[in-house]
Amino acid sequence: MSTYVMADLHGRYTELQEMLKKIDFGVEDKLIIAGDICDRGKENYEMLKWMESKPANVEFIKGNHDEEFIANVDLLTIEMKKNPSLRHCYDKLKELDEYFDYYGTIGQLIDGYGVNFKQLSLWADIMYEFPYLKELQIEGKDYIIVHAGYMDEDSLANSPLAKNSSPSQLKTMALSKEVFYTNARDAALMVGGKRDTTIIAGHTPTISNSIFFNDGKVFRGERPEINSVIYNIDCGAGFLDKSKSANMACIRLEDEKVFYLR
Ligand SMILES: [Mn+2]
Repeated sequence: MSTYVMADLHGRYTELQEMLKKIDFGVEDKLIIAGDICDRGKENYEMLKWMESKPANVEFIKGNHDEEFIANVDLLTIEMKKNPSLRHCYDKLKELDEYFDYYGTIGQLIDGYGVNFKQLSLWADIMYEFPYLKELQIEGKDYIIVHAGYMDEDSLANSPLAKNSSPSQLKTMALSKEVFYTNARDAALMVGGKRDTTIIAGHTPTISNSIFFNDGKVFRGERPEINSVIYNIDCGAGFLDKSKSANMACIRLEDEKVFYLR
């Protein structure tokens, strides 16, 4: 039995299935999806149907794109109370706010797949229940699986940032934990982490210009002050058709071996 983690699937359903074949994913194994199942890729419908089917041995963690999906459906819910036409409400929201359904996923679901409001609401309700993180122990090692990054008072207080911040400033920063879990970028390594724990996160593709750049390979960083290791496993699956170095990765926690799609 093995425990695998993937993140940032971004509508790449076919590639996800290829990866499951590659790792020979079986009934005894467990897979944790660390957020962002939709947007960017074309197979959002297939991905959402897969999520809805509650695949055995698969757990989902909340990412910022999952939160955006929920927020978009919330907006539609409000509009639908005034006018029951999904098409009308969608177009109205799109006209009011260019960031509504920014990636066009909901539009694609409605136009290309005839998805109705009930179906959208059901998917949003399922995503709403995703936890922000999962803590687990494998072979005596502590892990936290989270979409973008993990931080706590200890990881902040022992960061270089703490030298220039008062205790009350640090306390205020620690209040925005949920935002950090789903949206942290470079801060995930600079002030994030957890003492004596390995963090597995995604969110910032390792093909983009950031602290995590690793040319489409998994990035591994350390916070020695708190004995924390941070993996970024988002190798840019959302950009598979745009970037040659983009990849899809899957890490097996028992030996921290990484599998790549290509
Ligand atoms: Mn993300």
